[in-house]
Amino acid sequence: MEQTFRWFGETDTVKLSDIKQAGATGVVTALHHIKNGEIWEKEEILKVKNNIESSGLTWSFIESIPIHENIKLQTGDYLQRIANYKQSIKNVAECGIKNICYNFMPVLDWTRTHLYWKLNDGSTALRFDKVEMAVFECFIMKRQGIENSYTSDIIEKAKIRFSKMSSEEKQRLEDSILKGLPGTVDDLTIPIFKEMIAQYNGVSHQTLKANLSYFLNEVIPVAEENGVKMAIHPDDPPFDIMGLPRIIKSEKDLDDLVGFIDSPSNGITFCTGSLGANPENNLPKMIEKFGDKIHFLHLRNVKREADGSFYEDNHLDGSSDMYEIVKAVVTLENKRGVQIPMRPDHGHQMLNDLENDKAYAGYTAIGRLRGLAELRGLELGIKKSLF
Ligand code: DNO
Repeated sequence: MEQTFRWFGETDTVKLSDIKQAGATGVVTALHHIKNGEIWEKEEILKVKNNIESSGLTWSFIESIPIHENIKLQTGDYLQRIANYKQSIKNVAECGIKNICYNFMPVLDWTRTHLYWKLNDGSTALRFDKVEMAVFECFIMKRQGIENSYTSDIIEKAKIRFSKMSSEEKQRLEDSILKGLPGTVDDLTIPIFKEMIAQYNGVSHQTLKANLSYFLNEVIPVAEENGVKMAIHPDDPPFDIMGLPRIIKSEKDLDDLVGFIDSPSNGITFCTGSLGANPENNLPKMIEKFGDKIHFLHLRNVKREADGSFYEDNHLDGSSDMYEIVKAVVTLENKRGVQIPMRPDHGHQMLNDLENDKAYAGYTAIGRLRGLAELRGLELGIKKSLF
């Protein structure tokens, strides 16, 4: 695997020099200052690329060039936004960057209810708690129709949980969902958020998939012509939230995705954390199956709970068997004769990370360094025993 680390640019408290010391060779980043839907100009791309390269690292993957909501909804100026996207693909290719991650999640990108959930060893982890999500939907944003989204048991538990929450806890929950996560849309307020969700009234899974297919049939030929690989990130969590359709959650969804347009440029970011939160996904089997469609790896491990909640465990613990996953990857790479870019996805806030309150949740230096070191050791052991 090509070892990479995500970097959020100059404002990131984790520096390129830290990434170098972590032993990664590649950087995963985006032009975070460019507004969603605008063209990525070459001048801006080259500034970031030169900065990365002057630190002795390579810009391995763009994560992400985000997709404008109008494209997902096929409304307003979506044709112009698609044209902009094509231009951005051409521009990054001309600057020598050939890998783009993106997602097609409506309104929200990845979502958690806790950003600093205390673990027994004193470190903190990201957590998605089903009951707290129901608290947010039922009692904080007061969404209509939640009885179609949650069982009466969860709604009952949410009622009790809400009645016991302090106002700080309610604020923490709201902020975790609307403001907390790096690499996502801008910070949101409840009224804006409600308006954005309302745009999806009547948009079914089928419609959203058709819109994704349309988008891919437009941009993938441009990517292919320019030698660029596009890699969709699965939905996180891998189920509907807020009544919004989520369409990349399972093996079947990925089958559909690769079927939308047959091209080496139409591929997948295989995120073992997102896909691993769905107990029906057999990850090693899916790695074997999707083979050369897998352009990018996000390795992390979630611990699933019975009601659909989960938290992010150590990279080698959790509900997915990381040994079998890395073995499947190593076998695939050997067959393809390539090294797939991999980043240790998320990490616990631990040791000195705990002092750094400006670091992005999930993206602190030491927690991810631990993940990378464990994965690197696992890969080495597997390789030595196989070949
Ligand atoms: C979470 C990330 C996501 C991901 C985007 C890709 O850690 O993996 O923010 O970057 O969904 O478009």
